[in-house]
Amino acid sequence: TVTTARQALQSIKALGAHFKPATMNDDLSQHFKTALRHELSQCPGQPSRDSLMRAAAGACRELLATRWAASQAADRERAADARRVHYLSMEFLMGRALGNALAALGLDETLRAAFAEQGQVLPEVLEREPDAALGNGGLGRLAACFLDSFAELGLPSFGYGLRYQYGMFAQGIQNGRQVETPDDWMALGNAWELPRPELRYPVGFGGHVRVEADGSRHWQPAERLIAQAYDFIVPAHHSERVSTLRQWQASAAAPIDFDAFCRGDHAGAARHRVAAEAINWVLYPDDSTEAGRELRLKQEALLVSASLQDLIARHLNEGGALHQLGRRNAIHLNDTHPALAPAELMRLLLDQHGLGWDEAWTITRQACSYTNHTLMPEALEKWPLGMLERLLPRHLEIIFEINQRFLDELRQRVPGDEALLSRVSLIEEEGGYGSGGERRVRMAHLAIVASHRVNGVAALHSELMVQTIFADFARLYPERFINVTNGVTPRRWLQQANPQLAGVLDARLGQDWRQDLSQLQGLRALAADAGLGAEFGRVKRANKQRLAALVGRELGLAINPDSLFDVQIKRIHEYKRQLLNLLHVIARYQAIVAQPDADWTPRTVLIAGKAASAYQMAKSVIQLAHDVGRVVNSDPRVGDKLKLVFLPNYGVSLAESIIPAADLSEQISTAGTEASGTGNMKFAMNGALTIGTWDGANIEMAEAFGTENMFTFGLRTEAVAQIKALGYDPRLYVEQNRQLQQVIDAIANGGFSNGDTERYRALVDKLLGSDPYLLMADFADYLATQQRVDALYRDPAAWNQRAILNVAGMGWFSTDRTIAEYVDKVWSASTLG
Ligand code: T68
Repeated sequence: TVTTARQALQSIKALGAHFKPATMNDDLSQHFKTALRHELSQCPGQPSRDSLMRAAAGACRELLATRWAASQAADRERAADARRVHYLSMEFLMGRALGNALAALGLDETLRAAFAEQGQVLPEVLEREPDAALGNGGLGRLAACFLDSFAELGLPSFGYGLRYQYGMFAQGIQNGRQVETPDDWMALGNAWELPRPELRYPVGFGGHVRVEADGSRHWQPAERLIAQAYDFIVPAHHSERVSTLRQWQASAAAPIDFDAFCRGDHAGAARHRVAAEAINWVLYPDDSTEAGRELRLKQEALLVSASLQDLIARHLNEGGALHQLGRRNAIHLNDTHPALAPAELMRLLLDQHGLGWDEAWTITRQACSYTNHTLMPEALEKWPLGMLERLLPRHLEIIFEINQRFLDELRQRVPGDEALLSRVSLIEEEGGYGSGGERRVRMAHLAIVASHRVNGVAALHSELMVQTIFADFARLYPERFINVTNGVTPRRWLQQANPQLAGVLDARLGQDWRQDLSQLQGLRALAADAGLGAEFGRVKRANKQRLAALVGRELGLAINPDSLFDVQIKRIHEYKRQLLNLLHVIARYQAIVAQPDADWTPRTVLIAGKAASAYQMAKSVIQLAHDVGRVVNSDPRVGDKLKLVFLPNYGVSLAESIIPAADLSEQISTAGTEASGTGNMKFAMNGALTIGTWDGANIEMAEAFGTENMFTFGLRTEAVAQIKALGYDPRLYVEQNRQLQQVIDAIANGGFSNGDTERYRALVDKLLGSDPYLLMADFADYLATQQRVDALYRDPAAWNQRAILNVAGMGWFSTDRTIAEYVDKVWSASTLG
């Protein structure tokens, strides 16, 4: 009998009702005192904030370890009928953990008092914790929000990732340009991780495949590593459940070459070790070089192999039979980065556990599911055959076999359609079949063929996914493709980031919105309540004041908390159109200079985000932001009417400070390009209004709280496609719009680069030449819409009313809802019985 994850979730939620909130003040104080004694034995005297932070984290970790054991025991007992979810992701963008742990354990006040005894205040101690920035952007942060909801919902689960020594690079700014430095986040240790020395699995690379007399095949890797587990525990806020992020660390199977060492060749003796540990060195911010790509492939293989061996070992330990593996275990692929998983699972089942192909394949497809996060063809992973052959020869054989069986089945179903076969094949040949071009494995095709469900991350994205990049597959297997719209965790993004707004919600709605965010809809009836509007205004003003102080501290720049805070924070990418934002700033600047005495609505434009280190156009946008900021911010004719601020080193913690202080959220990607967005949700939840295109989850947000409560503008997806099909000419838009002409001229003529006409030549040429993201076409509507924003901002009561309606409509965008949908539609489902 197969009990679904959905039923399991329901019974677990019922069980959750019996969990008591934490009553462990004494335990915590005890652990904290012991940990602090250890800290002080190193540096006697008054403890530093760092010591207090580490002692507190260590104390929480001890409490969480107890909860972990209980959660695991409960899951083990239910193993036969509660399917476990294994969420494989190369990225988990966790941010800080201490504030969240204290809130979850209900122990903030205990520690506040303990710190006070040492003459320190809680927020300043919390700020000493470095962000765990083990992700690039939305995809990694989504995975972190999912772990929070896994714990909150009590879902039997493991998140699986890599233990990166260096996370997302730290962004510095020198002379207005981005400079990258390593993010040495574990320099002072990591108080949160629990090493699991007993959980070690072999992982191989290279070598060859040996064919036995009986025809069975065995891989003889040339390089052998050991993957060891380190656990990071994520607490629920309303039960004693926890979820686990298990991160893998590679080391050499044979630590040093002792002969070489004795010869005095120390570098040679350590070569294996260095090569093995290099796999964990850095999170990839891009993969522009060949050597870089090879290391990335090794990272992906390490994640997949160690995680699946761990899963199988657990399943067998719990008494599960191999044939039940797919029914009892879900394996989720967060994008294609872990898409070697089906090949590795097949290898383990065939070569190590002796199953036949058909049985192994049934198990694989029962277990696997895949989320796509982008439609951009250039972002779809494809691994060269040569590289796979060299590093993972057995996996490549298996991929060939999967492909052959898949194509054979298609030949039966759709005879004579060779073009279809070459489009859907797992193997791509550059320049078309038979052309002799480089052959590569299309990882997305492997993920689709091996999965029982494939989902996009917002309604529009899921629709476009089946109409464009996966159209052939969607025709072949329509039941496989679904949508699961993203969400965010309200614990971090509302309760923790915005305690004052949380207080207002508590007073009006009670406290249950933390667990059931749909309760926010209770605000709808109160939207016209002038008292509530004023409370929203006061909270926003206080948050803006704090952000203004931060900007003053970090950049030495004074910004006015009474100006409209207009915010765009996200990775810098052409499709996200930070450049369109800058064009608006320049246009506004020119208009202010032309008419300084007009009735301007003061505005502070804040931008933050990192550019991939090899992405020149994105780096140029960062430089332009600094150049424009320098000119605008120092022009005495402008004063408070306009400021442009670029906040360096954007990350989770900075987002927690910025988002609650935003009046206006910029979500201005070209329609059809942003898969979902999740920052958009965080802003709206915190009472910012959105200026946005009809793209990604903006659409569902507008529908949830009323299109009239969002400032939408710009061409929609169909119009974008139409214009492109007709032959888009950006110059026509520039010629017809004097304001746009002046903006472009100012950039091109060196107006922001001290007369240097070279600096932005490539950028301007692209805008006037191809403008693939249609900035020129959307410019006029964007500016007109910004004027509507100004007008509404001048009426605080009307503005606050809309802010309330925004928050009221955001109840659906919790990852608790997202995860419930995954459980229902993906992890409980198996078309294979
Ligand atoms: C984002 N993708 C989407 N990718 O852009 C965003 N890519 O619309 C969506 O809301 C979010 O995923 C969550 O679904 C990413 O963040 C990456 O970070 C990435 C990293 C490595 C390789 C490719």
